[in-house]
Amino acid sequence: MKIDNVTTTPFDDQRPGTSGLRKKVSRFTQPHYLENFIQSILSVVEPRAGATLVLGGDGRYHNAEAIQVILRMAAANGIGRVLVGRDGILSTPAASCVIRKHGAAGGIILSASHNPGGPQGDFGVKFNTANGGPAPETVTETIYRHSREIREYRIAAHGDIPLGRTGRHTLGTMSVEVIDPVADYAELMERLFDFDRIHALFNSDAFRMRFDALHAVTGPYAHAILERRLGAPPGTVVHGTPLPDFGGGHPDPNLVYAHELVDALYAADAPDFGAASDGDGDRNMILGRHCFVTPSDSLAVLAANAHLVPGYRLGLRGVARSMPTSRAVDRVAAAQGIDCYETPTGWKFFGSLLDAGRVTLCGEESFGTGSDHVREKDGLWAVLFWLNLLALKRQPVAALLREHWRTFGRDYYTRHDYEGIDSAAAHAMIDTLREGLGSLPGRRVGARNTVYADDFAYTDPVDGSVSTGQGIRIVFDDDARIVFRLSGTGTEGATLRVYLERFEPDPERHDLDPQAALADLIAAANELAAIERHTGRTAPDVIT
Ligand code: G16
Repeated sequence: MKIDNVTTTPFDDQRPGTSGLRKKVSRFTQPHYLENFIQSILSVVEPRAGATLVLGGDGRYHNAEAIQVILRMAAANGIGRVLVGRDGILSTPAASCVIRKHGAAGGIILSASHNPGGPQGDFGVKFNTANGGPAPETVTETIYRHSREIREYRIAAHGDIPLGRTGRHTLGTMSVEVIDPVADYAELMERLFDFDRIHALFNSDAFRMRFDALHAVTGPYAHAILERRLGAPPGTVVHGTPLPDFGGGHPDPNLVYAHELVDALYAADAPDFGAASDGDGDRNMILGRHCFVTPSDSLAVLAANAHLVPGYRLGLRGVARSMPTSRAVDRVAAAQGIDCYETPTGWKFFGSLLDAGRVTLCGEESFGTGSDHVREKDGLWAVLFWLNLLALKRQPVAALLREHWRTFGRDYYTRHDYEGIDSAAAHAMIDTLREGLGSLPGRRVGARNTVYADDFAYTDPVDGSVSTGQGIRIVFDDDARIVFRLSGTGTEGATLRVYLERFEPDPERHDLDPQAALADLIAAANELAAIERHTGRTAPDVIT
């Protein structure tokens, strides 16, 4: 095998964000850009000679070409075997599952998650370590430092490997195994959930579901598991063929971007259960008939009922949520007498807690839920968990949710996103807030007094690593809370996220529209941060 050592110069923008390196396709397709970053990963991680690497992506534009480049670079860097999904497809949770099951040294996942695809859209590269989870910050920072100094990368001179059929190929001394992207994952799901009961639910006339794969990676998984294994009628899964541009849509399962599904679930003849997943299959949105379950509530409901599901029947060791996620799951943890951890935004922060056996379930307000079965959040897993509960309880989603609130109280919650705002203005706004933190306690805002304000910092209880500057928290005397943070996943300008929540214990007041229930807090957020003055925006772009 001929190996080329290609001379290159560093790019200055290869620092991974909340979840891998995400850039516009036009940036990623610049000569040497992808190669520099892949070489930085392989040089930093230095898998032992002959090690196994997992490779796949969400099928977005440039996926196929990038996979061939990475295969050639893996061969040139001494990787022994690559497990690659058929057609270059692997959802993020399936990649995590395959890494763990086959003892791989790690995996490279090509995805910009929920960001739009296509030639004008985004592309991304994530590196996961041997535990199946996103590389921790210590690793991503070293990769970034390497990318600033790179002078050369190694690539084998070789033609494309055919990826359309499962089977084995060789690329020099490296073996390339093209695997069924669904098989290992489906087998894991079957061990965790009561497939017989879910099958019976789908066979009863009383239950109809709609799963919207948004033309992204979960299509093949949902067709195989929901329709073929669990007997959901064909047509249950819509938009189930992954397309390079996601059909021109925005593969983000929220109330705005998955509006077709939302409209269907709020129609007069709505199905009983609706769900969607994102570009790479790790996010989920759960809907009932005329009802939306916030991701924070979803995590709390799963935690409260986990003992009913085969894979979790022994109960939970503990739970974790990202800081901006509502405190609904904290109430469940307190009732069960288990630990609840509050981590910064980013699934990578759950990894050490999961590896140490401190938590079983974790979740984020950003439509992410998961457990110790893999080391990524897992969209279809959450949908199957809900289906298992619905199959047992034979209750509408709205009734189940109402019962949960009656037991634990309701945490009214909303997130307001201001997208594509001027980066300097966004940072100036956050800096002003940060500088004013000391003067906030005791200040009256609307009808509330501020009791506590900080810039969230986290010390990992397992490895002691410290992460600072993770979001401005402001807590009021009735325990209502506002959090301000800048997104770490955008590729254009800055995205301001404002997270708002308040607790309502009274079941008589659990029926309000969240925007109305939180109206005074929304006004307080605008007053405290002067959002309009800093950003020029009078309203958020996305409300979830
Ligand atoms: C990623 C991370 C999540 C995070 C989300 C939003 O999700 O894996 O942990 O909550 O981004 O991050 P931000 O608020 O910084 O935009 P995904 O689905 O994009 O990989």
